[in-house]
Amino acid sequence: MPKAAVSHKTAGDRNGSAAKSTKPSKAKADKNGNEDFAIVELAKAEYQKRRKSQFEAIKKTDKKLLREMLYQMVLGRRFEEKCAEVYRMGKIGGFCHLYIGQEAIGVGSMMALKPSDMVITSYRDHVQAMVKGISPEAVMAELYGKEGGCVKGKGGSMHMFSAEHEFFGGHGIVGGQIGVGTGMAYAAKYKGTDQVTLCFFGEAAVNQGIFHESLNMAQLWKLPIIYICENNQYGMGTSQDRALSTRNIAKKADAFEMANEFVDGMDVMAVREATLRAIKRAREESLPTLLEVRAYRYMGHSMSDPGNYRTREEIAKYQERDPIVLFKDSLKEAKVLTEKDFESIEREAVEATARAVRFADESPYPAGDELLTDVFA
Ligand SMILES: Cc1ncc(C[n+]2csc(CCOP(=O)(O)OP(=O)(O)O)c2C)c(N)n1
Ligand SMILES: [Mg+2]
Repeated sequence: MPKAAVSHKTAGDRNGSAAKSTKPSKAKADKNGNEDFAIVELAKAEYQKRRKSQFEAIKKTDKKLLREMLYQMVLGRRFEEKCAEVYRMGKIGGFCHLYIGQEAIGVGSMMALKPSDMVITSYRDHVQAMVKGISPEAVMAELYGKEGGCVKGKGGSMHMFSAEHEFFGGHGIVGGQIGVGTGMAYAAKYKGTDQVTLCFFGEAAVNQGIFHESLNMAQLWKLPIIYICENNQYGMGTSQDRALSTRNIAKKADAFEMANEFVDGMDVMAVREATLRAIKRAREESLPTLLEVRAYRYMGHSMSDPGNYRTREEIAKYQERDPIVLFKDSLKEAKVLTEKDFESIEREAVEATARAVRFADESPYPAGDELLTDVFA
């Protein structure tokens, strides 16, 4: 996030001067009483509020599930740190978008689903694929372009997929998955299954026409879908302040009379609770929801991003309220897990990652005669 928020008047500045633009004198609520989260202090205050509610949510959640949630977050982090390492060694080719900093969103929302529920997302898909049950081995081998990958090495980083796990990609066209996800929810309703669809996309996708067209249809046709806008505050090198006329993405759903909520994406329990409310609405009333979940991307947009559009200080500020550290501290405070438990979670995640790398290293490349099978162009 830039040092200063951009006021409505300066949001159209195309000269990259967002960080220097006029600072509103103090944080204000708008006419509808919605807080403007553009200002870091307000986001921090929201975080403190969430910090307390996280503790309350922990107390009413099954301990085994809490442990598994922390494990999945730690696994996601360690796995992707390893991805960056082996990418630099040349073992992974092509694009590679990491999820580091956003783990609470995927874990908090997806672990509230039933296994039969469906998920679709963008190219930033490694962690979501693992949380949905695709093995770390199959995800790493896919990243390597190897035969043991979840789509036999033909999808790579951006196209994780497994029909068996109800995980429908991994999409490279910004916003493309919003239309496909809406169709998946329509199919579930048409067929009378009780499946809920979770459709993830970034905040930059909200400016695409397909977002508005899909939300209109979902509300009109009462589809069992949850749209999760993962607001990591940047679309490639463009701050949301330079691309969005409003900071209040959740409220865009009001235009379609759709239920919506803003959620602190650094708080895994807040994400879980909001998703549970949306799941109930989808499953019991067949109604859609838009959740705007605000987090921060620690790494570059992809592995080839030099990152010269933001400062180190800005990144450090968000790392101070890291979602994994926050959850760990809360679990300790609630006496759900001990320091020893945390150590074994770390160890398990490191070992699972090492197994995945070994598997990917040893897996062969697809055979030449596989070149045109399962490929559509
Ligand atoms: C239709 C389309 N336009 C442009 C691009 C190039 N592009 C790839 S990622 C990206 C930014 C998307 O940002 P956001 O939706 O916020 O997701 P994030 O990468 O932050 O997760 C852009 C513009 C694309 N892939 N598809
Ligand atoms: Mg983004």
